[in-house]
Amino acid sequence: MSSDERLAPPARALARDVATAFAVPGRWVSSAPWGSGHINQTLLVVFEQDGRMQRYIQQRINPLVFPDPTKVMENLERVTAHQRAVLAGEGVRDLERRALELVPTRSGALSFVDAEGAHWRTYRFIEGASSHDVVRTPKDAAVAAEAFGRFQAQLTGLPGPRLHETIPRFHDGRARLEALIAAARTDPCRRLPGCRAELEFVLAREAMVDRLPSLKASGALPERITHNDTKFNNVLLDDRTGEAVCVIDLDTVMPGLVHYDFGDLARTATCAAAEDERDLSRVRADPALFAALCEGYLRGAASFLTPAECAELAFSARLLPLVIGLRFLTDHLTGDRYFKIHRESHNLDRCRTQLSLLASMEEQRGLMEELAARAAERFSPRSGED
Ligand code: ADP
Ligand code: GN1
Ligand code: MG
Repeated sequence: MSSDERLAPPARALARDVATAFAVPGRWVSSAPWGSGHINQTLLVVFEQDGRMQRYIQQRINPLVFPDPTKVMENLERVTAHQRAVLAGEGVRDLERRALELVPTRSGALSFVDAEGAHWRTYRFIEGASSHDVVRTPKDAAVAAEAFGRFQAQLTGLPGPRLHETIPRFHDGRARLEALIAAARTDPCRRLPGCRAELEFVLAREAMVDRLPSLKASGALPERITHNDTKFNNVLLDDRTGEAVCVIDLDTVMPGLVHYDFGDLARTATCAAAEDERDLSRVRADPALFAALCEGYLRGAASFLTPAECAELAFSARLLPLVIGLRFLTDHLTGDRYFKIHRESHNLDRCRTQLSLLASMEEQRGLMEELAARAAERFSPRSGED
């Protein structure tokens, strides 16, 4: 059975139209669902070229999440071109594995618009590397964090106008909290009775969402270009060496605070349990993973970070489980319209995992603050180390 037969017939016809709309040489062989992202539809697409199988990734940008896909693609093209220029300047040889590379459509556009108006894009497949949903070792945490730190460092020099905000107020914790409160007030799916404890847990931490925006408004924290979706599975690791190869999932690269990136790394790479783990006794922040994460991140980003930015890293590690947890809770209350779900109450499970992780981080707050401070001290350019 060819893998595209896993797609329902209408999807198969669409997959063929999409596959052949791009300037890919050879014969289309198959398209099949790929990856575990919650937002876009991702297909692994195979073409036969001169008797060899060549793989590509095709993605449908979720129009309910990204109101203006053209802006997403414009950012993506600028960011990946700049990454390539920086890497080439550093003498990096395997450029085709180190930055995402878009394949244009046959008419030279960045995306193909299907009959429903959804935008599709094509990337060259990065071979010999994989994404992992769950962190396995401190080395995983370190290499992923260093890759995201370097990614931010590369983009400090992006020329040209400010990037588009592809999702306005994406990391606005206050707006996210208000959306949760509105959902709880109307309770459209009558699910509130099953999650009052989670709602109370979030509301008790309301003040956390204003801390970083206040520091930014006061001028203490600078705006940077950030990735904004730095979960551990958004970096490809080399299958042989375990080293980071390429940061992916660039739809939300836009102006932001470095803390949202560091915090989301901490959310997904300091706990060896899955994001939707139901056995909450397994959901613990592991100080060894967090220490490795801090060191890796600082190794990648210390060249441009200010002391004020470093001082908020441990706080951001607690903030992101709170905000992503409350986003899962909001989606549960409003009927699972945003994040893809694969079982009943999946978003509630995800929420519970995030809140348990936060509770574990709160218990270890002093230690985590100390680990972050120690890494900042060690890798700060002022200390003279690399
Ligand atoms: P989502 O926004 O849905 O999370 P991603 O852009 O992260 O989508 O892609 C989903 C998965 O597809 C990734 O986790 C990764 O395994 C794989 N992937 C994406 N782009 C590439 C690529 N260029 N080469 C190889 N694998 C890729
Ligand atoms: C989504 O696209 P994906 O699966 O990498 C979401 C993130 C959440 C994450 C939670 C555009 O990321 O903000 O942190 O799920 N992306 C968007 O797993 O909303
Ligand atoms: Mg992803």
